[in-house]
Order: sequence, then structure tokens, then C-alpha cells
Amino acid sequence: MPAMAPVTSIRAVHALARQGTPRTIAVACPHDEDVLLSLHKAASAGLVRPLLIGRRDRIELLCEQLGLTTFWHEIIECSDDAAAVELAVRKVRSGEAQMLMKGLVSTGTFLKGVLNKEFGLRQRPLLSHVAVYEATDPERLVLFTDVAMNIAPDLAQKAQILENAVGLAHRLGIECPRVAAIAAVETVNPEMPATVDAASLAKMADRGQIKGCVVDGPLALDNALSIEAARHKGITSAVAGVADVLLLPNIEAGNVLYKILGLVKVWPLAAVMVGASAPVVLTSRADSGETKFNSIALAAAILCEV
Ligand code: COD
Repeated sequence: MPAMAPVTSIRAVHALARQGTPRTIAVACPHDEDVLLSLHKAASAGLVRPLLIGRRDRIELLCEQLGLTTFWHEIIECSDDAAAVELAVRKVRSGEAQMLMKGLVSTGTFLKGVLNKEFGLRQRPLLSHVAVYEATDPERLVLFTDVAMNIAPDLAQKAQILENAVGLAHRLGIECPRVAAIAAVETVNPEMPATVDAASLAKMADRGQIKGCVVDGPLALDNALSIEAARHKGITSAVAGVADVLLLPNIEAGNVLYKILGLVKVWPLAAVMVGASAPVVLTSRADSGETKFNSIALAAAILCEV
């Protein structure tokens, strides 16, 4: 089978998602305007069949206020947040739904449900969150991780987070993603543990301990994304200036980058959790309706057979 052309824009993610049949998405606590609007848009585009689990009266009232006609496949009444998360996760686990989405419920409650040992969705050793933005020069999708789940990963966990992101890059047709392990500087400084981890990850990739990608690090964010900045610093590598994947050192760095990109609204964003047995849409309350829709499309695109 010929290799899939790389997906280089969020618009192309939408197109890929449209190739599949609509999948059922179980949504825990969808009592939120942007969540409902994005689901309505995704259902209307034929991407998903929403299975809404939460307070029926609030869902119906919000839909009425928003002028949304019935777009869901089903609503299941559940007034307790943790119970709604558990039921949504169980629906995915049983195969009745193929994707999961967080609504208006705390991230901790939601993730504890996803990770639950009895009914959760663990598949790979570590689940992680990958955000994606559309970059220019060259036009490509840049994946960055982990902005929402793993708080302070150690070296072994960073390797797993990296492998999860590389797996997603492969799903998007990026055959050998260029991964930048990000730190504050591009030289190893034992006072900055992120630089030591980044150099270790680069060496692990050189030695074949991490496969399917090329890794360079440490790289500062500008050296990773700007050919000009990399040239200025005299850095020559296959990754510098043209990274496809940014591995951030911890949740603070990742989350700040994600929130800044969301606030400046210049580059379209999407995000999904990977490493679970099904794609999980975990967007934050502050995310725009557009980012939520893009994220649903990304989750649907992952499920497409290409
Ligand atoms: N993948 C797989 N298993 C995991 C992961 C993971 N990423 N994280 C924890 N586990 C397992 C552990 O191995 C253990 O078996 C069990 O889950 C419990 O581990 P704890 O005690 O470390 O985890 P929790 O339940 O206290 O917390 C896990 C969270 C993911 C909820 C926690 O790490 C967290 O709060 N992350 C940040 C979420 C957040 O606030 N994001 C904000 C940005 S939107």
C-alpha cells in the first residue's frame, strides 16, 4: 500500500476525519456551550454520533438557548460527575462508543476515570496528551506534548510520551517525525535537568532505543522552530528549525505554550489524549469552540483506516 501523504493542516485533519463512518463519542458532562456547539458541528459534518451522559435538563436547556436542534444519538441521565465519567468510560470500554470526550467536569475526575484499573482505558504503559498546531514555513502540523496529563515526567516517562506523540505523527502520515526535546538552552547544563534528559533522549534515538523518528536536544523553542534562530546559534541538525514534534520538559512549559497559542488565535489548534484504547478528547474550559471541534476531528481522524 502506498504511504499516506502527510497531513499538513487542520483542514486536512477535517478531511481525513470525514473519510470514516461516524463514530460514537461518549461525552461526560456536556453541560457547556462550546462543548455542545462543537459536538453539533461535528455531528452535522458526519464525523461523530454523540452519546451525551449528564444532566438531561441542563443539556436540553442549553441546546434550546443555543438554537440547536436534536443532534445527539442518545442522552443518558446522570447527575453525578464522577458517575457520568465512569459510565462514559465504560461505554468506550464495552465498544458501544469508540471515542471519549470530557465536558464540564474537572480534569482530575475525568483522568482518574480514564486510568481506573477496573473499568478504565489504559493500553500503553503511559497515557499522554498531545496538542497539535498548524505551522507555516514549512507548512506542517507541529505536535507538542505533554500539556495536560503527566505533571513532571522522568526520563523513562519522557521517552514514553515521545513515543506516544511519534505514534500519532505516524497516524498523520509523518513518516519520520523530527522531534525536538525542548529545554531553555541548547547546551547540556547539569543545573538544568531538562537539558540532560533531552540529550539522553537524542542519544537513545541515535542508538535505536527510540524508533521511528529523529530526535535532537536540548533545543530551545526558537532553535526548534525557526531555521533563522538555529542558523544564528550555529546549530545544524535534521531537526533544528523544522521540528514536527516538541517534547516539553514538564506540564507547566507545555500548558503555557498551549494557552499562549490559544490566546493569540493565529494558528489553529487541536488536542487529543493517546496511549488509551480509544482516542480521548480532553480540551480545557478555556479552549475555543473551534479548538474543541478540531480536537473531535483529530480523534475521528485517528480512527480512520488509511
Ligand atoms: N498513564 C498511565 N497510568 C498513569 C498515568 C498515566 N499518564 N498517570 C498515573 N497513572 C497510574 C499510576 O501508575 C498509578 O497506577 C495510578 O495511575 C494512580 O497514579 P497517581 O496516584 O500518580 O495518579 P493520580 O490518580 O493521583 O493522578 C493522575 C492524574 C493524571 C489525575 C494526575 O497526574 C494529574 O492530575 N495530572 C494533571 C491533570 C491536570 O490538572 N491537567 C491540567 C491541565 S488541563
